[in-house]
Amino acid sequence: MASYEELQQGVITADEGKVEDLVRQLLAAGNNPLDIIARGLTAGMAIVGQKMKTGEMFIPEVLASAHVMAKGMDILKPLVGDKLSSIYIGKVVFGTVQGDIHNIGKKIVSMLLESGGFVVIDIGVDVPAAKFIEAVKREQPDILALSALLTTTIPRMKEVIQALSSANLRDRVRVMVGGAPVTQSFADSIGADGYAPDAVLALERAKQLLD
Ligand code: B12
Repeated sequence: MASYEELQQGVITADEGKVEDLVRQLLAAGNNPLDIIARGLTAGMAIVGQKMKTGEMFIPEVLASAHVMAKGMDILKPLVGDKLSSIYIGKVVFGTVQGDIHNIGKKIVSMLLESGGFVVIDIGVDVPAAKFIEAVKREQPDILALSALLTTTIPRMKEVIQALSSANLRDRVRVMVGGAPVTQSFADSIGADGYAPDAVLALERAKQLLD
């Protein structure tokens, strides 16, 4: 019987065939796609992060794990959509801030937002403040979502919020922030409207922001 531990190992060893097989087996055994993401794929990636920190894994291996995780996500994405409502709720412009190229968390949060009824315009990674402003003007979203995974790049979030104020757009959009080093108190300190530690709570928070 396939287990979440095996799936984590598949992510850590970047074994694409094994990960795809295990995801399908876990689904066939009746596991919830969101659990497969959280307890299998994301949990595996968290171990990859620890191994990166201790020098047991290096960037090319981490990238291979990230690629394999994305393959697993591809199988689950359509199923997560089916599980949740698909009524249009609002529009989100989403990007990872300048200097930061981490995009896996952004993709997972986007997926949950989409499955919960949001249209998500993903403007990519390493996005400078000016590009966020252009996108807000062009797309007129309800929510601007910012992701950052590095302690050195979370200050860029404050710059984006300041740039919105300078462009007289701050009261036109709600700003939601997240990423591993982001906390509620950091979000409050930069004047963000919302924060969530994971994708499921991000969807809840996004809905609350539109209430
Ligand atoms: C994969 C990875 C990479 C990949 C990224 C591939 C990709 N396409 O994204 C690569 C190899 C490129 C990489 C590079 C680097 N990385 Co890196 N990376 C990671 C790793 C292992 C996993 C991140 C991840 O994808 N997690 C899985 C996702 C699902 O989780 P998540 O991103 O946290 O997202 C969740 C929540 O945070 C939240 N969320 C995320 N965004 C948002 C946004 C909103 C609005 C909301 C509400 C919620 C939300 O919801 C998500 C889903 O639950 C982490 C370790 C870790 N455990 O975090 C290190 C880590 C983030 N990296 C780190 C470092 C140091 C680097 C490098 C500087 C390494 C180097 N020496 O070159 C470079 C920097 C590159 C750059 N300029 O951005 C450090 C950061 C340390 C720090 N405190 O700043 C970490 C913590 C590793 C470590 N322990 O040292 N990395």
